[in-house]
Amino acid sequence: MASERRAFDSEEHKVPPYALPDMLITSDGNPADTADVWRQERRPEILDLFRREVYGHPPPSNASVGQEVLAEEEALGGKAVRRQIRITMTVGERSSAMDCLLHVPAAANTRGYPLFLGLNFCGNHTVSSEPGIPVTTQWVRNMPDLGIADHKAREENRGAMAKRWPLQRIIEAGYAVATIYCGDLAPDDPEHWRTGAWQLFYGLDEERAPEQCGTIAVWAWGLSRAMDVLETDPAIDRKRVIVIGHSRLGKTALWAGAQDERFAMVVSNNSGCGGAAISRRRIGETVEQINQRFPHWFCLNFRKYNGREDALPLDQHMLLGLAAPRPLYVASAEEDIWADPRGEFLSLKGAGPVYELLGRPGLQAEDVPPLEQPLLDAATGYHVRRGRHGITEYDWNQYIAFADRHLP
Ligand code: GTR
Repeated sequence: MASERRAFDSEEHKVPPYALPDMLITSDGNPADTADVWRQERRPEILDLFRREVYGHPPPSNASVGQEVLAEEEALGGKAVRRQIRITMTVGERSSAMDCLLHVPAAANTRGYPLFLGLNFCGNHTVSSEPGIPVTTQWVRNMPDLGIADHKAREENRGAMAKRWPLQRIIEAGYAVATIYCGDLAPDDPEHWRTGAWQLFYGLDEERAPEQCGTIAVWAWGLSRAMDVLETDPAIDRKRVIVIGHSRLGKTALWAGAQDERFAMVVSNNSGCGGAAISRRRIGETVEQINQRFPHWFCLNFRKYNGREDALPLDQHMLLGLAAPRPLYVASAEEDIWADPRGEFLSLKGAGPVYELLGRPGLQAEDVPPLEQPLLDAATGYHVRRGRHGITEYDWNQYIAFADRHLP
């Protein structure tokens, strides 16, 4: 696997002409022009297309899910209660576990708090600098910036990702926040990814069938298993659970939100290719590049479209349409050309007709709005922030403002 990004085209005038598949025409060529036809026919069809051609079929749903509270203590100077919950998925004799780090505002609330739920890249201990969150013992990606070179997380990495998770701000805004290390479900590596939840269902050395899941599907499945547990928690308002993710985990949040309508709102932060961005634009990261660099993320069928994006029976605006009519927020960063900010915006715009059909107007803006002028009014929110690929407090502030407005 090439570890370097290949040179890419960031010039808009080089986007080839393309036509997006019509989300509101069924595979038989009939219009899906009522909410009923959308729900009964076209939506399931599109879900199936993404399963077959992009992410793979999710693991079966026959795992039993258990939980054990490992620790419950005061956090963030008394503003939050922090709970660490081990969630165990069991199929027959096999089981696999993931540790959920949950912060809930400390003040009593009988209705339960709305919750942001998302996976993290390097372990729960990197999300907060407070002690008491164990360093993950799972395989982690090497990250030179964090001094991780041997796939082992360390005490020194505690809080290294805290900027991506402004817990204090989220809690003060009246939201609970839960995160799980994605590697608990599937290590992010082409050699090791099968050592997680995959093994519950399939053999470790089993070759994947063309439509079988890759890591994004396993991660998304894990988010739903976390939801199984969190929706029973009296501290959480199960009707207001927001699934969120950055980059590869933003692709995951979109896919989880598409399949599991218990998620009341969906947030994609800089998710790019295979996430929010239109594949047919072939600008920034392309289908071929992503399949080559990350052969474990998508199903094998997705490789059929390497360099052949026009042959795809779908495009990513249809993934966004699967969130409808729930509030959906897509965010880009100005310098994140690799994720194709304009492609993310156009994709969200392309999901508009489904929102309209279901009675919730989509984006009104014709073009990408000016920097840091978020569009928060419609059920589909969008902003492009200054700076690079990442998730910042600015981004979170918009997600909170959008949730305040659309999930009252
Ligand atoms: C990049 C990848 C993107 C995006 C990003 C990330 O290397 O090309 O698709 O997912 O990683 O997850 O940070």
